[in-house]
Amino acid sequence: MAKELKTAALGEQKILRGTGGETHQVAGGEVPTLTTQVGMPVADDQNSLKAGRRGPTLMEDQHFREKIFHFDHERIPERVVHARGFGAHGYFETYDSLSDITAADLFQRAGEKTEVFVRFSTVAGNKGSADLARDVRGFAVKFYTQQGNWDLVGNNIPVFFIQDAIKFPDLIHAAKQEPDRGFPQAQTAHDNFWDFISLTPESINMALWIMSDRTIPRSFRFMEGFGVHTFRLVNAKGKSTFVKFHWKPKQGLQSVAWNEAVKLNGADPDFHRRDLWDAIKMGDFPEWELGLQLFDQDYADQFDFDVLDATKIIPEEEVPIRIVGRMVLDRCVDNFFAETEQVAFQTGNIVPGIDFTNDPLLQGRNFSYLDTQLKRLGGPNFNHLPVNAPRCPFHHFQQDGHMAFHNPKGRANYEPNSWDSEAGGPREDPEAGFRSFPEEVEGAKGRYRSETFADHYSQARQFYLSQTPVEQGHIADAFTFELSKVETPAIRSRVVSHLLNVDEDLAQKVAEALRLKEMPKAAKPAMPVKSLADSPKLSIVLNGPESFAGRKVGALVTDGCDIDLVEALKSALEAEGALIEFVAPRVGGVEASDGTWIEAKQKIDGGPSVLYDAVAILASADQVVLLTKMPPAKDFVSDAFAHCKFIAYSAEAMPLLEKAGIADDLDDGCVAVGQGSDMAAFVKQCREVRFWDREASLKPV
Ligand code: HDE
Repeated sequence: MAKELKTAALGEQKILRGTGGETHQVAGGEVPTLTTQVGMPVADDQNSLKAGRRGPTLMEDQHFREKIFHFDHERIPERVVHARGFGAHGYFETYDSLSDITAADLFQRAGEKTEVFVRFSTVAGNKGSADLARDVRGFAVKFYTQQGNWDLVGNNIPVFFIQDAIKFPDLIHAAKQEPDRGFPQAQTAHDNFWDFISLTPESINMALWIMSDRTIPRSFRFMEGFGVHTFRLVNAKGKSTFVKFHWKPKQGLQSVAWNEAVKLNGADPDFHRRDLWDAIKMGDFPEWELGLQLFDQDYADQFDFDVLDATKIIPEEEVPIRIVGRMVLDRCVDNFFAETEQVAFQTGNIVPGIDFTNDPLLQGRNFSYLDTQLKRLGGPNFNHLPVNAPRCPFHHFQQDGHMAFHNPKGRANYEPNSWDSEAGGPREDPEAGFRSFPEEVEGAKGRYRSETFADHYSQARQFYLSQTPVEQGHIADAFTFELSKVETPAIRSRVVSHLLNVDEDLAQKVAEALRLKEMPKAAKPAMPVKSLADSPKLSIVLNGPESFAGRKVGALVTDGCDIDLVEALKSALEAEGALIEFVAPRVGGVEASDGTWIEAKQKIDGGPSVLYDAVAILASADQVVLLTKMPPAKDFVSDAFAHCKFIAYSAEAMPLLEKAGIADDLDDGCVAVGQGSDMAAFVKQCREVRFWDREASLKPV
């Protein structure tokens, strides 16, 4: 006979107040009584209602049916792009009044704070994909202003693949899993993607950007954001100024190495979301400054490219960025689904003082975002959800529909009406209400692509030539890697045929690394490629952090490790605002030389060095032999070296460095630490983030 199952949980609870059941006493204190959705107190949440002890479950078990029914419907469609994302709350603070250039309420008063919600994302991967995919990152900000929500739905790259929204479904189909096989996941390293890119020359500038380290950021905290399109700011007198929006991370720019990204995806697929969550939870609030590139019609007319073409930037060196405020993220979500998943961004959400331009990509987006929310959130009332609802008063006659939280009050649900002010509802305001900038528009209907959009290579070349040699090497490696996953040789060659128009040296490097049998002819450009001035602002390495704050050192420790070194490292990092995490053979921790117990955060195979910005190897003489026998300990050291990280090591740790094969190659990025050595100097060196000089000696695969 089957054993009867006991329900321990129920037995231990003591009901405090009545069956209407407000609270229960459990081990951790008082908790509310469990109820159904409609508030009926539940007596037994462990067993379904049965006819007889071993009999069938009864249909009348309303609690069971409601629970399973709701569970069955927990998922909503994931976003067709940007499915994997992570959100946080914060505020935007205006530095100075911008009333001379925009009537937008949030920019009127210096020091004013506006609530924001931000969602960072990858583009191509599904909701469960890994964080370190080589991919563009979404950078979407919802400002809850006093005159309505303004959504600045940007990316961490200032240009885009295509010029006209009509090509977006093709681009995304080509980038995502191939439709017959359903893979690869969250990767552009496959035939369809590069087939599309190589047949779409307008995408070449973006191709250079995505093959740079911008697509493998160290975390969301260390990347820039861009509104991409040219928008308009309009002041109270109706004067319009063009604007491009930029977010500059106060933390500085930082990316990881590709080999590191590959390993991070295994070691911690949530690396980016965990980083943001941890930083905010510990009070190290990330900040970005909002910058504006402002220009007028005359500048737009004389600019080398069309400001309506989203595949082009305006270099910062040409139109400087005016910093106008800062955004601070200081609160994690309470519920991932309610906030991060249900937030609905729309490029169409603008406020008086901000307006669109005729960028054909932006115009298309204005349809797509509204449309997609209907599908994803299941009805037209998604703006009633708390994360989407405006924080300012709102009044309109829209009513009913699925899940309407609030409907208009009063007798009138139409306008015009002749009811008095209370029953008659809201009225339009010709003064304060939104008015489109009265741009003159005329022309014959047609499916056009303006000839001012035709230069596809000059800025790609400028981007490449503005990188440091290290970054140029990474771009060549990235093209080589991605194209090595492309199975069709003709597609590989076609990509190289475009690179020849960008930079011959780059094309040569990639062709050789792919071992192309012959160099293809350069693709025929629609117009001659221009030589543009370098723009150092396009480099990550040249715009790195000024301090090591917010970064993390992984210290590999064993029993008997030198407590003085541990303490010195800890305090040097603390003084810098950086963190230390201990990695040990067992997660319980280690006993240092003086008997102090050091709690470990990671067991050695759970804490590979890819999780850290720099490492310290502080094993004791007794225990280091043990480490030399552990492959993950060896990898900890050799990976840190291969990823050009700064390495501090004690003399006792040398056998592990030998085992890792780096003892004969120690360079200035490897710092011997011992009695009297200056840990602050090591931490200062870490501000460089990587010891790039080492890379030249590491042969790329
Ligand atoms: Fe998007 N994009 N996009 N996009 N996009 C979406 O809207 C679309 C483009 C961006 O965290 C979708 O709510 C079209 C550029 C971000 O919730 C969808 C075109 C830029 C997010 C959509 C573009 C972006 C999205 C899918 C070409 C940078 C995530 C789910 C005309 C400036 C927002 C959703 C979030 C999301 C359409 C191009 C940024 C389908 C048609 C350019 C950050 O509406």
